[in-house]
Amino acid sequence: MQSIKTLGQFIIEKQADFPYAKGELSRLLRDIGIASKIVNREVNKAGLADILGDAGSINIQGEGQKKLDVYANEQFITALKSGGECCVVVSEENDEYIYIDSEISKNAKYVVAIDPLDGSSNIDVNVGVGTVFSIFRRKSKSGAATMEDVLQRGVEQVAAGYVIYGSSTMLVYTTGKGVNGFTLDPSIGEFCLSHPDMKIPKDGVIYSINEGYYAHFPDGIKKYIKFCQVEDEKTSRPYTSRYTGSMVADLHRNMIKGGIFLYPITAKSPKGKLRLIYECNPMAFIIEQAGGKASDGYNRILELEVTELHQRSAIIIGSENMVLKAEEMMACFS
Ligand code: AHM
Ligand code: MG
Repeated sequence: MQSIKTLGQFIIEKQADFPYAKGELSRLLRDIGIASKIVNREVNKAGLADILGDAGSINIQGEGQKKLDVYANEQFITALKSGGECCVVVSEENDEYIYIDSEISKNAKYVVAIDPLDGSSNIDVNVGVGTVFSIFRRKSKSGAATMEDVLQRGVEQVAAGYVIYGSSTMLVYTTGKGVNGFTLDPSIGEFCLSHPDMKIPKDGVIYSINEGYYAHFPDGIKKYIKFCQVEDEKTSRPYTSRYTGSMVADLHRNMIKGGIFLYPITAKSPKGKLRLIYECNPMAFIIEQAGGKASDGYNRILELEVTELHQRSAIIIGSENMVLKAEEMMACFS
């Protein structure tokens, strides 16, 4: 019989990598894993239940919230509140950060930033969606969490991960010692280690960008897109274009096959669309840990200053050599 390793077993084993760890981060990761299984259950039956469509509320960025966004947000926040390891949560779906003020969380030292259901415009059409999370240690010593606790740069993350609810459901995470992927086995209800020590190829042939906005892209991005499309046998060009509108799905594919994902500034989103703390930073941490690169075109994503909760950034992320090439072309116009 083939032996399997569950996410829970793996997390406990890996605690030995951190000799002074008391198991709090392990418990926090486990809580996120459990909440994602509950969200997965609802995402899977979205077509059946009366849970599709708008919830009728608008989040801080003026986007309509889907019912499943709201549901996923509630599940993760409930899990983090009852787990006792997290003192404050930043969520894409909440205007302000959520300070957890309870007896069991009074000594909690972790901060979680989360996009509970990314790519939710894809829910109604049965295309993969995801959850993205980022974990920090709090800066303040005690009492109510402060802005200083939540506005930390990406380099300060202690863990990050994503869940992809796709043709199968996977949880991929890093604690800064490589990246591991777990596939949900629905028959036993467990995430099982399926992709140990994930590495993104240094080069790839896939580029992922919403080319509909081409006219508004910076010149460096336009030049890079043209580069991707030019015929050149030696470098396997033209590259293949793949874009689902779900960052987690696009990045997950590119991580496995090799590729680049770009969401630059546009006329509609002059600072970029994706949010730094719960979209760009966790993905940048994971991709770097897998041997890739993440940049805003000029600077490393993980080193960007964070000044606002829902701050946006341009992002170019994926296979190292592809990101370097895109940066080279951005530099031509700076
Ligand atoms: P969301 O958090 O509101 O779902 O938006 C994030 C999503 C990403 O998953 C995806 O890469 C991007 O928005 C797609 O945007 P666009 O439709 O402008 O290409
Ligand atoms: Mg999102």
